[in-house]
Amino acid sequence: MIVLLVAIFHLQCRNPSEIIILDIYSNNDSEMASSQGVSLASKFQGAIVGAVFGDCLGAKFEYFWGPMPNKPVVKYYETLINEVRSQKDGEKGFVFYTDDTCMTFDLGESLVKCKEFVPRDVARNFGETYFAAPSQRYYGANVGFIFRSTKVNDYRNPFNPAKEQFNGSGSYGNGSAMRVSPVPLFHHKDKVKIAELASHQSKLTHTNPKGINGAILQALAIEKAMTTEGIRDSVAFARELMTDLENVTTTKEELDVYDEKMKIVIKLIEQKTEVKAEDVINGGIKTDVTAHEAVPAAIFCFLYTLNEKNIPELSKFNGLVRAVIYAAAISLDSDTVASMAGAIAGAYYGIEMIPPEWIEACEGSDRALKLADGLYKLHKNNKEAV
Ligand code: F2R
Ligand code: MG
Ligand code: MG
Repeated sequence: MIVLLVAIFHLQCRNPSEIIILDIYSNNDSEMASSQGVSLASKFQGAIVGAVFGDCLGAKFEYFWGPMPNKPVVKYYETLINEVRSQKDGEKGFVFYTDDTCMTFDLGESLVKCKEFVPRDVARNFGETYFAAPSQRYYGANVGFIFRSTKVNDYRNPFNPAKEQFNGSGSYGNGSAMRVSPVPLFHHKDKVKIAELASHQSKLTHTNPKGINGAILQALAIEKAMTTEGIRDSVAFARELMTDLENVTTTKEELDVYDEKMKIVIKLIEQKTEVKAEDVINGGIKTDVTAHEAVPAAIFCFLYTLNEKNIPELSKFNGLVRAVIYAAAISLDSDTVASMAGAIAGAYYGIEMIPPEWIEACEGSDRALKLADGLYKLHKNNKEAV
C-alpha cells in the first residue's frame, strides 16, 4: 500500500510542499560560493530573480522595436525606478512578466515540490498556466498545440506531441532554454546531471537537437557563472563553456552551429570598437526566437558587459543591470535574451546586484525568491545527506 502511494505521488506529484524562505542576509549557515563574498544562497536568488528581471524589462521591446541603441531601454528602466521611488505605498509588481517566467516557475516549482523531475507534473504546470492566460503572456507560436494535445489525456504522455512539431523535426525555438534556470540550481556542481535534466525537460516541448543543446548550453552557462571566481578572461570562459557542452551533451547532432556561434561571440568580445546591435547581427548572431541565435547572444551580453569600459553609456550601472539592459537593447527577442543574460549574470553577481526598486516593480519577484530558496534548501539537504 505504502509502495503504491509513493508511486502515485511520484507520478502525479500534486501535494503542496513547504518551502522555507531563507534570509540570506542573516543566515550564518549559508555556503559561500566564491572569494568575492557572495553567498551561494544569494547566487541562487540572483539566477532566478535575474531571469525574471530580464523578462520584465525586455518584454516592453520584444520584436516591436528590433535591435536598437541602449538609450530607449535606459530611459524606460530609469522611468520605472523613479516611479517606484516616488510612490508612498508602492504598488508592487506592475511590470508584467511573460511566458519565459511562467515556464521557469512551472518547471522550478515542480522540481522543488517533487524533489525530482516528474515530466507529467511539469507538463501539467505548463498546461494549467498556459490555459489560465494563453494570450497575455505571449507564448511561442507552436507550444499551444502541445499543451492542448497533452491535456487531452490528462498529461499522461507528455513527450509525444513535441516530437510531431515542425513535420517531425521538433522545435528549435528558444523556449526550452529560456526556462532552464532552475536546472543548474537543482543539480548544482554536477554538469552531467545538469545536461541530462536540461535535455529531458526540453523534450517536453523542444525535441530538435538545436533546441536541446541550446537549453543545455544556457544551463551550463548559469552553472559556470555561479562557480567561477572573478572572471578575468571572457574568451577563455566562452571557450570552456563550448567544451563543457561538447563533453556533457548526449545530443551530438547540431553541435557545429553552437561552435560557430560561440566563435562569433569570441570575435565580438575581441572587437576593438564598441559592439553595437548591428555588429552582433551582421557578425552572424541574429538574437531571434531560435535557440542557436538567442543563447549565444545571452552569453555574449553577460561576458561583454563584465567590463564597464566596454559600453560607456552603461558604465553608471552595476554589471548585472548592464547585462540585462544591453541584452534587451541589442536583441530582437528582447525579453528572452535579457532573461537568459539576467539568469547568468544573477548567478555570477548574486541578488544584491538587482536594484530593490526593480524587485518591487517586477511582477513575480516574491515568487522567484521563494523558488530560489526552495532550490537552495534542496541543495543543502542533498549535501548534508551525502
Ligand atoms: N512568442 C513570443 N513573442 C511573440 C511576439 C510577442 C509580441 N509582444 C507581439 O505581441 O507581437 N515570445 C515567446 O516565444 C519565444 C519562445 O518560443 P518557443 O516556445 O520556442 O516557440 P516555438 O513556436 O516552438 O519556436 C519559435 C519559432 O522558431 C521557429 N522554429 C522552431 N523550430 C523550427 C523548425 N524545426 N523549423 C522551422 N522553424 C522553426 C518558428 O518560427 C517558431 O515559431 C520566446 O521569445 C518567448 O518570449
Ligand atoms: Mg516571452
Ligand atoms: Mg521572447
